[in-house]
Amino acid sequence: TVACRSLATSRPASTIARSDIIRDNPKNNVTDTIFSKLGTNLHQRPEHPLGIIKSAIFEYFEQSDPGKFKLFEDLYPVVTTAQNFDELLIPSDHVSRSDNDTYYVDENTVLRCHTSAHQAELLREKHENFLVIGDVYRRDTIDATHYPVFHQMEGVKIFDEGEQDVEAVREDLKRTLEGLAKHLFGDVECRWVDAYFPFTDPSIELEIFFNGEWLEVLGCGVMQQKILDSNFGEGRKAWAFGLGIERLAMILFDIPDIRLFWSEDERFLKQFKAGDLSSKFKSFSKFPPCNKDVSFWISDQFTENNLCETIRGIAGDIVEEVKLIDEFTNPKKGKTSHCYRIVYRSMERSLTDEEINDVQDRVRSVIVDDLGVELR
Ligand code: FA5
Ligand code: MG
Repeated sequence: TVACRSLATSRPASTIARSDIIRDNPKNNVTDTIFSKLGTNLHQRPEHPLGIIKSAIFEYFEQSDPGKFKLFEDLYPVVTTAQNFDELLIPSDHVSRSDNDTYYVDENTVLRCHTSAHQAELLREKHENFLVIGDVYRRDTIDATHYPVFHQMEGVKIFDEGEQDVEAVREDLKRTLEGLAKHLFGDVECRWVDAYFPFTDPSIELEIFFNGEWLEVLGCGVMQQKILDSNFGEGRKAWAFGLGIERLAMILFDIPDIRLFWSEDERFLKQFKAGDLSSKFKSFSKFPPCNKDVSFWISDQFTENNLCETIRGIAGDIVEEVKLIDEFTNPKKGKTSHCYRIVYRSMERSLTDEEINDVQDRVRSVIVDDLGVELR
């Protein structure tokens, strides 16, 4: 246990009340769908694929360096904008701060959009090497590898006073994460790509080849000196990384769609055993997808994230993907038209035409009312 736990993280996530999160505040954009996920803590279920991956990652760090890394797995997911952004040197005009990308409770409070939100406070508490796992929240588009609630693991390692070489720190970071990939997957095709994060420099991302595509699984880099100096103390170097836990679990267990992690269906859950990294997910059966297109003239304030959130609010997890398939501007009218294809499919059962038509009708009317678009 840790001394001087900050106020924001001092309470168990299971005590979150709806009125703590969904408030009558102009900035508030948390939906009931999102509220219903808070406190679920899938990563704390030992038999759940996310819990299995968590233990395997922790085991890797324990084996490489016994006792070195401290694990935090129940830090409160509601944080201040200072924690989520300012303390990480995220500029005031950065897109991730917009309420199109982040869930706001009020002007100064958000659902953390990454586990990096805890870096600065843990450094102030003088932890030198730590791992943080938790649920994170982002407004995003809808497809098989993106979900508005997912899990990340943050890792931070501070080097001893003598070690000042940035290149050596970066090499240690790469070696550590390549070793983790090997621990989890055995041989797997990986590549490093240059990246940008305001809180690390240099910054890189790791991608793994999965289902015919390169899938981004983590971001990392050498911690910005200013973050370390002002929260921990001067004269040290550190690296930090943030892993996408679902992405790793999808690769490891061959899970084709990120919605499955939220399934309570025994046919899904029964396929995994605590401590067993060798399970390969078998679909219960193939349920056919059903495509529905919708075309409309967009309004000025239209965004794809808002569209996706609205559709998710109506369709729940039977929506598999929302993709823009056509776009054009009528120069005379000065209006832009979008056509989106909504793919409906349940991972657990076949959907009836009536059910899909009913959902699609509601989507069509709610986007007019809530997003101000004009159907074509
Ligand atoms: C970050 O969140 C940084 N905080 C990571 C980091 C930590 C960089 C420390 C440097 C130092 P990014 O937004 O790329 O970076 O997300 C990290 C990982 O989360 C991604 O690589 C991906 O695996 C996963 N991820 C991102 N968005 C989603 C999503 N909507 N659904 C599922 N996984 C996601
Ligand atoms: Mg990224």
